[in-house]
Amino acid sequence: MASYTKLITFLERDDNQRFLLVAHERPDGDTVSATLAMARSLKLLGKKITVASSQGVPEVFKYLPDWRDAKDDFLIGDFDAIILIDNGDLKRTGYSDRIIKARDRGIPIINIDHHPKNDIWKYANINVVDETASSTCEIIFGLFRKMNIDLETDIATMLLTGIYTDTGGFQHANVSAKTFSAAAELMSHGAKLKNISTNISNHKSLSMLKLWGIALDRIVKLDDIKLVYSIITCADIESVGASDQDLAGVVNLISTIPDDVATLLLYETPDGKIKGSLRTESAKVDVARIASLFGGGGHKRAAGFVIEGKLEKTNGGWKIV
Ligand SMILES: [Mn+2]
Repeated sequence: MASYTKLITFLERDDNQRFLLVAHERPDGDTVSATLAMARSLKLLGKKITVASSQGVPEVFKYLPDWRDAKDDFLIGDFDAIILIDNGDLKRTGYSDRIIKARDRGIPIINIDHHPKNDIWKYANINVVDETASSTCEIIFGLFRKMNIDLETDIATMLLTGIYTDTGGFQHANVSAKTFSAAAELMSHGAKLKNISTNISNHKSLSMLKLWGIALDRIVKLDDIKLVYSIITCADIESVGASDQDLAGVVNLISTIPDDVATLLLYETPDGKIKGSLRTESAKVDVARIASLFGGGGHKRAAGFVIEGKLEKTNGGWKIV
């Protein structure tokens, strides 16, 4: 149960002034936008805000107002609370140790999220979690309505960005009537949908498209286990002058193959790991369960994991070494 009242009382208390807001690793549009929107609105209430994103802000989101406020480091100082936004699990904050330390020192932890119940619940004093929400931005929209926060144009654009990205432009099964009424209200407050869709959906660099070309060319369909997969190595990314951030979206494109299947994109990261990104369009498949077999997690239709290793080409396919 989401404890909105508890959160609102906590945020509005005069003796709670300094907040650290934390976005998750491999930041997506939802975590970045929700965090920046929360920062902007808490500042309107006169609070002192620090925004942390362990891996910065991806290029594609640099049209968002205030993105420069997100820093990739912070001093664990005198915060009155730490707010984890859209994090999914503690490891994904990128700052697990520091957050546990802060918790041990008695700094309250607040969890605002739409991911299924996870280890953050153990540490958090207040959980505002709604798994039925399309995005954390949709939850924060509801929170701002309850707090009567002025939805200025920038805040509206931020929140609509998170809704847009987490729903794949209003296409995924997580879109509800509530999602559309939130979006409609955000539009009426001046949210710049055209700007969002241009930046998110229609800005693909040459190197990005070449990288997608490699991934598409390598698609393999395993009929017996109903899995479609593809592979990208660090060498591939280098060969076209791209970065692993350019892979965002390719797994969604691959999962447009119509069938009751799961889609997996395996790709190497520069720090010697392999990331797996899973999608399905099928209601019968739960990719979060597949991801959990490899120590990962996520949602029923979109999930991921990280394992140690490298990808090596063999005669007939690929192996993990
Ligand atoms: Mn999200």
